[in-house]
Amino acid sequence: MLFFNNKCIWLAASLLGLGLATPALAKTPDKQRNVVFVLLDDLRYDGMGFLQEELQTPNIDKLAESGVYFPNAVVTSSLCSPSRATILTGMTARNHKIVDNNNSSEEGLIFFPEYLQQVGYKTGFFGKWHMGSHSDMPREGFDKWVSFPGQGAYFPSDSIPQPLLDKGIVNLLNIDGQKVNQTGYITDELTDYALDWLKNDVKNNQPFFLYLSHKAVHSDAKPPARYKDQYADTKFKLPDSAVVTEQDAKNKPMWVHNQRNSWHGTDFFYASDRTMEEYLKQYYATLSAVDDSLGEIVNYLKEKNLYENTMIVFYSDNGFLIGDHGLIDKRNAYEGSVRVPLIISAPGLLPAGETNKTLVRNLDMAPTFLELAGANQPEQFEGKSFLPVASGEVSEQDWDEPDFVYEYYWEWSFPMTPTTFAIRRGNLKYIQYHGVWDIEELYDLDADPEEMHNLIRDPAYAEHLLPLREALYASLVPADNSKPAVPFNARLAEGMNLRKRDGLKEAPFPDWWLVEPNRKDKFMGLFPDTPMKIEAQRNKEVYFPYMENMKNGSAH
Ligand SMILES: [Ca+2]
Repeated sequence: MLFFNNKCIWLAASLLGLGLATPALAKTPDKQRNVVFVLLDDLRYDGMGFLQEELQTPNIDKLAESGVYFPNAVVTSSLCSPSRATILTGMTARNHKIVDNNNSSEEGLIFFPEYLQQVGYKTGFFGKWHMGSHSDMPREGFDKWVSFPGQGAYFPSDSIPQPLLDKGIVNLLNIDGQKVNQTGYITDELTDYALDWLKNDVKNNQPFFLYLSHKAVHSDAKPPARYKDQYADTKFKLPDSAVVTEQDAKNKPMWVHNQRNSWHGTDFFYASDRTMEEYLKQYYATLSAVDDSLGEIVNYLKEKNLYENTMIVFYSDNGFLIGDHGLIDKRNAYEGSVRVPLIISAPGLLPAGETNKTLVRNLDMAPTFLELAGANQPEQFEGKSFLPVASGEVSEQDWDEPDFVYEYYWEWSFPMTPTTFAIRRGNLKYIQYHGVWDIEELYDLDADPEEMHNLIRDPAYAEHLLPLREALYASLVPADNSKPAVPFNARLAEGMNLRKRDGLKEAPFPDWWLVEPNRKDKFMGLFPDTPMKIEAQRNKEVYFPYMENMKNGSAH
């Protein structure tokens, strides 16, 4: 929330209790490579021009031409905070414990840039942090810090009510602990701060790690003025499963069917009457500013003769469903949610213009960066560096691909997606849900990449079910051998699901959930309950959290 008066203090001291990795051994390369890590928010796996002819992303396409494209890049949790925490800590959600977007503690976590500092890197963080506490204060591991609380804002005036705008109050950035006004369009402004840092603070031969963490293209995606009408006449294609057939509805869990008419479903898209086709025009126009940003950074690196010694990584914290199975956004274990775009260029180290089909997880990012930098892998890392298979040192066929284990923990703010556990081994993906009365799923992704045919009751696949359930449960045990984050025992069967054919049908949803689209109070379910909010609800008035601040006489 933009107006919370957040006085959280980053407890750096809590990190002291954990052992840091020993300094790097002889593996440090002659000249450590710089890294530009461009992290997007909610960019779909195929949201790049070289994969969709309607899209204009010249700089992203050029990056793919000069580097490696990974079509099987996935995230182990498809939600902002848990995935960002996995990227930063090299740990899964069950171990880093940032299990949802709701202000989990970062206590005891070590972010990988700290290890890079230990082997001589200069590190800078620019953009959206959005994990752990809502604090926007600088975190350990970064020499430079430009961030904002929570989701941030596309424009300085976004979500600021008129009475505050009249007083000159706009959204703020946190620069090395100091609050300053946001002055421009966020993607451009973050890029400017990042380039200023490269120009002014990164000296001569010191290797750097630039962590450019865009707000784009998260909902509600807002493009800058220069791209407002970029796709006005474009018709974006939705996945085939956006039209939910009788068959699809039958072999999918009930929660999927029910979610279709919800905030995260195609029938009631963010509680509005917009269509996904319309939304994608804004979404991809918002991506264009990121494409500009990438171009500017590459130009700068080339100008300064840094390009040849820099790895550039283009990535997203999670995927984005655009109607797949009638769903939008992310969170679930379907392909559109767990797959993310990934391109890596590193001249002289990685091949140019290649596609590498290795399955790589967000969990593998930190190990890869540390290997590149010549730093040792700390004990708590759970993934493995994919540098050997990316560079071709190990062939894709010979690469020992780990299981892809997926975890998503139900959060009250968006209650329509249940706690989800899944495992992908080879071509099979098995999904189970916790705490809801529903079916399991099994897909053969080679034969059925769109996940249209749930094989959970198919005798031909029955032999795979038990090993997958077992492997999934074994994988979910936390590193300290305690019970899973949600305490539960292994699933051994479908459970007692029988109902009388002609008996009572499922219950309807409550009347007060049934509303018209575009209501002014549509966010109220997300705002914490306060006496003022409860009073407003009783009076059928619209409430926003900033009204608390106005009442208390403070704006921020
Ligand atoms: Ca995200």
